[in-house]
Amino acid sequence: MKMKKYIAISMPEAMKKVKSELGEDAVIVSSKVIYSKGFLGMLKKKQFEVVAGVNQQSRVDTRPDLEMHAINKEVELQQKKQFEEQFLISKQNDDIQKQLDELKQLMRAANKPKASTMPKIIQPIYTLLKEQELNDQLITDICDELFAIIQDKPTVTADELLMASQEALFRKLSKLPMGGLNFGRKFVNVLGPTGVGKTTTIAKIAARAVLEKKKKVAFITTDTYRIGAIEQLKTYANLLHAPVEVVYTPSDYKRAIEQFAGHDLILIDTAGRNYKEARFITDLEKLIDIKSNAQNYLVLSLTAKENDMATIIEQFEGFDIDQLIFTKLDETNTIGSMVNLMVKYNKGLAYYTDGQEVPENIEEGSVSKLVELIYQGAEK
Ligand SMILES: Nc1nc2c(ncn2[C@@H]2O[C@H](COP(=O)(O)OP(=O)(O)O)[C@@H](O)[C@H]2O)c(=O)[nH]1
Ligand SMILES: [Mg+2]
Repeated sequence: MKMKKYIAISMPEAMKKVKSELGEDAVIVSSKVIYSKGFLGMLKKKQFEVVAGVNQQSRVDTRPDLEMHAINKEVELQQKKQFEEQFLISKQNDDIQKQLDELKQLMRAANKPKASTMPKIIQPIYTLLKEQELNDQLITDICDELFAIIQDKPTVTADELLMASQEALFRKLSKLPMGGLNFGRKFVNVLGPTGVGKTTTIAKIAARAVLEKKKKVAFITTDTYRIGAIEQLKTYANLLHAPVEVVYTPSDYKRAIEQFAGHDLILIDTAGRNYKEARFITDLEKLIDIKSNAQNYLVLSLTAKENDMATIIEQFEGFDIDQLIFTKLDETNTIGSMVNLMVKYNKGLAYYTDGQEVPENIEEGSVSKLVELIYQGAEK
């Protein structure tokens, strides 16, 4: 990684220097305020020192969190190796282990619903839900309802059962808060990991608020980590003739909010860092106001693994996440994970997005949409 130190009279000035020398993919390694020595220690001048770097080999590998990831992976591998070595020492335990494994498998099989043990009429519904990767708990609950219906009315048709299963899923989701902004709160914090589509989604939400609802919208970004991120938001903001404030410190944030006192809606774009490190979350909490008068959205990409998404939701537990936004629906065929996570964490869906076009590719969340998405293809 090529690294360089920059000193300037303001943070935006420093960022400008970084950008012009190192380009859009530069990352800020550290930043601090320094005071240059004046004559006889007087007239000290406040300056900003920024250390920035850029990876010369590849665009994607520039992020330190990726490097951290590689290091973590290496540590993980070593730990795994050690564990395996220890495990192999006790060879006499092999038999016991085998028996335990078999038992585990038997128990798993007993708990899981299975297509072959189901009445034929339910099997297509079961298969469809399974293909969408709905979790076993939800599938069991839905199929249990269908069993009960068959027992009550043996003449029930496949279509009636399909409808009953859609209703069962509908009921599972009906208590969760669905739908996008109602403009009840002025501040909207958009949180989430790197690259999920926060900035793009903010642009879509803003465009709708401006064009359809005639709202006066302003943007704040705390994503000062990647130089290109600020430009990206500014490009969208310019199209909407909306102002953007870049926030580096809590006092910047305060000032920005005062400046936007006359606006209806303030959309806050946040830095997408490696949220596995709790420090970034605490930093963010110090910088922006999460609790009062703010709507907090957590953005997740449907291209991620369900387990990883669950970890992220848990990391953000302290943030009072009001609703989730799922992106990149267009890049996947299975959306069960979205429903699984909403039910598990009791979070509603504000929006889902299904493409890169701004402002087109966004939909407000609703229970009937979700049911429709899960069951699409059922009539084929
Ligand atoms: N296919 C697809 N790409 C998306 C969607 N939303 C965002 N993206 C793309 O994902 C990439 C990262 O988006 P960005 O908004 O910069 O993510 P951020 O780092 O979370 O702010 C960009 O290339 C976007 O065009 C979506 O719904 N579908
Ligand atoms: Mg962004």
